[in-house]
Amino acid sequence: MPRLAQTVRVVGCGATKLGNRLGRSAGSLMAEAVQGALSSARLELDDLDGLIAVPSMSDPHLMEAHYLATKIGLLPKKNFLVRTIDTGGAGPVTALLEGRRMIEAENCQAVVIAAGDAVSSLSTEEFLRRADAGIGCDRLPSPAIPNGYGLITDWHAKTYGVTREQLAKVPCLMSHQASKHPHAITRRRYTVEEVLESPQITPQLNLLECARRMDGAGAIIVASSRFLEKRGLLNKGNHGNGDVVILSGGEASGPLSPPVVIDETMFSCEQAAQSAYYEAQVRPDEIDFFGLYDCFPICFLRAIEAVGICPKGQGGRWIDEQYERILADENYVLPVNTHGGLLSFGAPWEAPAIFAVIEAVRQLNGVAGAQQVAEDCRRALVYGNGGIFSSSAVAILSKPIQFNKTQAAAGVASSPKL
Ligand code: MLC
Repeated sequence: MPRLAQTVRVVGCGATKLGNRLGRSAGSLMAEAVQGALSSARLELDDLDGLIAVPSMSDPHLMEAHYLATKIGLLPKKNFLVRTIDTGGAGPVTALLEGRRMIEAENCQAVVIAAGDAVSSLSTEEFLRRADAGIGCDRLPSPAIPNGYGLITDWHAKTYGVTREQLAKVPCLMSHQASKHPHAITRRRYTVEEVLESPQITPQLNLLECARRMDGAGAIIVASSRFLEKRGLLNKGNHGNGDVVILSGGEASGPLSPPVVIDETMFSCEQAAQSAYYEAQVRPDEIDFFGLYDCFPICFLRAIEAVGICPKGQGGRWIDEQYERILADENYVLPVNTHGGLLSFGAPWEAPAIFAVIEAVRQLNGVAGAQQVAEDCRRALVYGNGGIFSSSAVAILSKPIQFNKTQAAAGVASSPKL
């Protein structure tokens, strides 16, 4: 494990309330989330020397990050780096890895990452006009994105035998998780019957199986350990519960959405996850929390197999088992998406993976209360997906790792649990 992995820390997280038709612009939501992240990190605006933003759909700007940085008073400023990242829903995880790179390679000391949107404030017609146009789609009926995922669902069912009921259990799992999270939009646990009876959106998907469009924003601050040490803040981030280390990351690309050919070659989460596992030198069974993209059940199914929660082709069976467990025990904590994911926490367009990162930080800091996945949550993996499987970004986060003198000299790290 490279020693460099210790140098970049997640030190602050902020989020607005999520809601329907909040009547605020995406920029104003992102600005509030940035302020929240700064106060959680005990830093000032002036401490930042980098900003990364993920573009919004409801209030788009050329160069979103420049717009946001100017709006909150960070630009114009000398020696300030600004980047807009567009890898669709993978954006917040790509941004996390880009923030790490800006610290390691561009000498930044503290970079804020912001993502947010106000898509529930758009009418259904306007939302679908923009969403359909966004994937330049003349081959799919509206709603184009759910229909695109629907075709992949068909392919997967034919190829691997996942059933309609197994897929419908995914929102049940996510609503079970969300019902216990203080900030999730979904407050009630769904049954599989309820999901199957909700309005049909495409031949393969019903309403409760679609990412729940929402207004809201999140922000994360990453900082160099040298800067934190200088400021007396090392290991004191995130409300005093300790920093979180970005251990590793991996990214991979699939075809432009919608894909012309649907087969195994179009998926990229496997490659992104493998790169992240390789860099961190950890195995899937050494991850205690997974924050996985679940815009539609098929995305969740692909993800659990890609990150190694269950073997390839066994995702449907794993979902059945988990469903049985939540039926048997209302307090069961599934170590995946303890916030409820896109399906049940809420999904402000390309921003929702930022909530998976924030949840990972909460778990690693041991402050998830009844939803804590393990008393000592050692590592967390987060995955973001862009477009219709067009982009994958995976990051592995951990608590800071202890070095003994010999290991430090050899550049090798160990955690007490390894
Ligand atoms: C919607 N509702 C839900 C829900 N989804 N309730 C529970 N769980 C869910 N998953 C509720 C809403 O809150 C609302 O309640 C009511 O159902 C109607 O929802 P709506 O969204 O206002 O309906 P409508 O405008 O008719 O649109 C339905 C839809 C749309 C399915 C066409 O929601 C949609 O397109 N969703 C998918 C969004 C999407 O494509 N995201 C990107 C995924 S791809 P109430 O009480 O207010 O009436 C991705 C990758 C990337 O993530 O790169 O972006």
